[in-house]
Amino acid sequence: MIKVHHLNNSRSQRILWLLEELGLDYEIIRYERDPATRKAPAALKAVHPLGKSPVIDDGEIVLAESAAIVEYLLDRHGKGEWAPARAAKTWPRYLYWMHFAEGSAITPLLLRLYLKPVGEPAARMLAAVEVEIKTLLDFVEAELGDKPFFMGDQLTAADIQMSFPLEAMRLRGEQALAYPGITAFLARIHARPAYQRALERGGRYDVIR
Ligand SMILES: N[C@@H](CCC(=O)N[C@@H](CS)C(=O)NCC(=O)O)C(=O)O
Repeated sequence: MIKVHHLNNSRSQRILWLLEELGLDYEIIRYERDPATRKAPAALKAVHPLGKSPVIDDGEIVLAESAAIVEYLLDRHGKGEWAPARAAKTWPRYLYWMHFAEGSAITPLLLRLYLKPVGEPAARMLAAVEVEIKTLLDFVEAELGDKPFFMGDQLTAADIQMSFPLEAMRLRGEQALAYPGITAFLARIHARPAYQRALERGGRYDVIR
């Protein structure tokens, strides 16, 4: 059975969601963040040298990195249903969003996370990061438009990859109103029974509260 090394409040929630959508059996091995530093416990380093989550162990291999895990699981269990065919004209767009999530969307969010506690000395850099985040959100909003999902009517793994950075943006109140496409996308995925089951199994996931 697939084991998921799952850190609370983290990207590995995405993997639980995919496993639920695929209807696979899996076991969760839980790790709790240090409440002060938010870092993963050292025990995760015994699973993978970087000590980050998600990591899966399916008996044959131990694999880290969300997008790699998603692709691996789809290759073995996806039945061709979670991505356009490689020969399809739409495949490059799918590929783009699969990589955009960790390659571009997360970067300014991490910068904000690290710069905020610095306070005044980092104020100018933080302002630049906020501009970057707005540019990114405007772009995603325009790309989503009124489509239900990133690839149109059908949920694909690109939506699963994009869920975490968009959740981590924590759009609330006026900001949520300014991005109706993203807000509706998040509401749509959060309403899915598989997403709900993954939440129940994964435990507390503050980014969507
Ligand atoms: N690009 C990697 C990022 C992995 C990552 O940074 N995971 C975070 C959880 S959201 C983590 O384990 N943080 C704890 C730590 O750095 O100690 C992926 O998508 O899997």
